[in-house]
Amino acid sequence: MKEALQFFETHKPRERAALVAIITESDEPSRHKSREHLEELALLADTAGADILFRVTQERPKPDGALYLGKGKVEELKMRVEMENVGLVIFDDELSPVQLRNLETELGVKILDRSGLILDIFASRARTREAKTQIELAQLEYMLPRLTRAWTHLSKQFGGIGTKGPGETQIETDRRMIKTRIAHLKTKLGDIEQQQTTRRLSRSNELSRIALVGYTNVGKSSLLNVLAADKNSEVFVEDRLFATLDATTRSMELSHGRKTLVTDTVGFIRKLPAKLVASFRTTLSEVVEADILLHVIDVSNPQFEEQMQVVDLTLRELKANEKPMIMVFNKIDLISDEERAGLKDVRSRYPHAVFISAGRGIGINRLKEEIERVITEESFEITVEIPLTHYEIASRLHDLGEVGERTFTETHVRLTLRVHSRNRERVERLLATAA
Ligand SMILES: Nc1nc2c(ncn2[C@@H]2O[C@H](COP(=O)(O)OP(=O)(O)OP(=O)(O)O)[C@@H](O)[C@H]2O)c(=O)[nH]1
Ligand SMILES: [Mg+2]
Repeated sequence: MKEALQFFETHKPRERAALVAIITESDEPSRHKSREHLEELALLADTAGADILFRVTQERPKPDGALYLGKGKVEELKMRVEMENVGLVIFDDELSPVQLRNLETELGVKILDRSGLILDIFASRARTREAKTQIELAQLEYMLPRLTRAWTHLSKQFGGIGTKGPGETQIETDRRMIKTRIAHLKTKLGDIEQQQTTRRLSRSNELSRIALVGYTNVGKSSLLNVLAADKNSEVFVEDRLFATLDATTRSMELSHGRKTLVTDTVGFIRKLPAKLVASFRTTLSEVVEADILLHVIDVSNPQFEEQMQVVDLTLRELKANEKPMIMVFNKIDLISDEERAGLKDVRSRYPHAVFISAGRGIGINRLKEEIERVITEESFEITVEIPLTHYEIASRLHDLGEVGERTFTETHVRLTLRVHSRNRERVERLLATAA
């Protein structure tokens, strides 16, 4: 088990690698799509520290249960692996434990599937205690079934009938260890989550909390840097996948001295391992608890429509798909006039969409206006009169919304208050105590 973990943890001189994918449909659009998916896998592999020497694809309706590819194709792959001295083969799908073991035996080199590769990248990029805990949990849960079957296989070979082979004893020890560790990590994450909930509660008077969501590398962090500029600490921006793994929250100024909180967080990708989404719940809770989502899209990417669908799907998994959402089409500086004209369709589907360039600072004011419009929709303004004998209510209202004007009479204080809809009931209950 140590060895397996080490592959994830240590980074390592660049690895000589090959990519493998199957193409399920033979028409040209599907083939084109497959090529672009493979391009993305190459980008992921590059981020993880691998040099791609060649790519292998095979057309077949579905993966082979035992070897993922057909027998002949695996032999061809083996030859090229030896010829080009490749030490790692990466598959564009999640391999079953059986496929993984068989391929390892057949090819005699390290095998990584798409999930393993993404986990590997996350592991090497995690910096905070929270991110490290989450990724370790995802890795162990991913490894557990794979470890079991591989070892069971060994124990069948080496263990006598009715007795436990050395392999089986080993696997039981390892499994117990992993399970204990998983339980420990879950408790630790529970504690971290608790602390965060407390922190969030203490700022419930915020008018609206906004979260940036989107596919990886679309410019979410760049947008946070322009929306909530802070000269002392720029958020990390890089032309690589998964530059951001932690949630960063900043205060953003709107008009009339109003403020709101904006959170930047981890990006999504197609076929994101389910275990990873589940264990990143703490980081992604910023998305789940936000009042408004800014869905950032990279219009310069030919795959942007598919990426939008992936984001929608992931949001649905997180049960955050019903929130008010502003569509933000980024990187418009990179597209030609002709391509821009082609966006008509998108404009008619999303009439409130905003087109920007976070990199060049284009369209930012327009975006801020749209944010204010949605915030206003999500909140309401009331004027209340509170007897001075109940003045403590006035100070508690400060915790639930934004107090504007305040005038005193001899017996009363009159307040105008803007409250987010989520706090409506609490305000009503509080006011009832003064009636
Ligand atoms: N040309 C251009 N490049 C941009 C724009 N916005 C961001 N970029 C570039 O796109 C790359 C990714 O930007 P990030 O802000 O790191 O993207 P992200 O969505 O936070 O990415 P992850 O955190 O990796 O998911 C960087 O190289 C940015 O400089 C833009 O409006 N125009
Ligand atoms: Mg980022």
